Amino acid sequence: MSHFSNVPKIRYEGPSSKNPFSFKHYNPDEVVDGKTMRDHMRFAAAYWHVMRNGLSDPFGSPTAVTPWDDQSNSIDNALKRADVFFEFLDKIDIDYYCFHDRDIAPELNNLAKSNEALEKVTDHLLALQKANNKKLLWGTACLFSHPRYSQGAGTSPNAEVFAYGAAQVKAAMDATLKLGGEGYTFWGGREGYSTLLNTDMKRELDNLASLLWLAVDYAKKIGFKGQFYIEPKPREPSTHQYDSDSAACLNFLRQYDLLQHFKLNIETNHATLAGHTMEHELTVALDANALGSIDANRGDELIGWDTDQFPTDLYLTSSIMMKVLEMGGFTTGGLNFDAKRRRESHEPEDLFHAHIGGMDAFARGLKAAAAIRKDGRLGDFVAKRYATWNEGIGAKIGKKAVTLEEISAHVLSSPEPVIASGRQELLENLVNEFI
Ligand code: XUL
Ligand code: CO
Repeated sequence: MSHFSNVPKIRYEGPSSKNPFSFKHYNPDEVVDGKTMRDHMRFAAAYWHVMRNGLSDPFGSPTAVTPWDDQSNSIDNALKRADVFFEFLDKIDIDYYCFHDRDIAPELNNLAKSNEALEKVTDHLLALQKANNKKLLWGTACLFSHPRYSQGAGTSPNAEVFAYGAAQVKAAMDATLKLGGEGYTFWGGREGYSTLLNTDMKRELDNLASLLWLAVDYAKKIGFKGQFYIEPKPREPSTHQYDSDSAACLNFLRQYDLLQHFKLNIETNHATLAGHTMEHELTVALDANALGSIDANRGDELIGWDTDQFPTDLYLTSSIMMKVLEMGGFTTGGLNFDAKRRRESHEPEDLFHAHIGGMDAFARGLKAAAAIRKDGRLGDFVAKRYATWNEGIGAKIGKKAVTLEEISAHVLSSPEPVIASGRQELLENLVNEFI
């Protein structure tokens, strides 16, 4: 039985197609820069948005039309949702998905029962993955929705809450391993503080690191070879989250000797909430060899919270794909649409329009990025801008083969430096040639 009977399988029809249920730019098998688009993008759908987001907001109740969902907390309902989700993945032609434990299976206020439910649902998901040739990009544990985590999980002031969270991580890792997940993510929704008046920050950070170390050790024990990720976000829900941006995450991972075990999963709307561009966050991660995966979405210039909109801005997708190509492509990571429809877009078919738009926007971004790199002018400009570091005093400084006295003697015998224009406007014009 089809749950999206008015939606056909989405196929590439090219830029002149007027069919809203088609890709105009994402052509999965087309080779760009030596690899198919499918392999470049490794698109994933977020179970929490596609299946569990009723589109409520702080001022109003859910609007999403979900005839398949009886709104109960039952395992049967969870199993039915999984069927609908895989029909969606099949029709939209997305190969991967991501989930939180509590998206796929109910929280039953009793760990044994919740674990049992998770086991049943993951049995079903495994069968659906095999039947539909779909894969799990990453799994995670929801350590932020239940009231027990209102003051944090890994950073809770209460050790029993930490332990509950850790036990949930164990079960979520088991589930991720069982489903062949290529990664496991930590997003610390409540791992921060509301006020420092009641907070022992040092202890909370030590404890958060312990949670990550427990996971790393457990992965070895069970043979989970996937990549661990931390997903930075500065605030919302908490006033301050410890994993506020790429730099803060890297510092934390280095401090606790975890950097060898973790990469970052960078989300666009989190970058902008942190007061950075996505490009900045990706660059910081990339330069530390820690760029792992991407939660693809965007915020709204006029709204200061995590609107999780679908990415449609070609300038944004081009700059993201520039960084992905610079990295040499994803290995375990991918482009996970951590994005939701607007509350007004409540019909099931809107799920398709939303993802089609994101996939087409990234296809154009990929083509633009590949073309900019092939053209070479941008890369050449940057290389030339730093050329003085390749010889003479620059090369010596770079090699740390020079003293302050020698530098001083060099300057005393040299003319005033002549610096070249940064040519920002020219470069912006150059980029626009390709977008
Ligand atoms: C919340 C968010 C999460 C993580 C997974 O803003 O991005 O959904 O991606 O926990
Ligand atoms: Co996210």
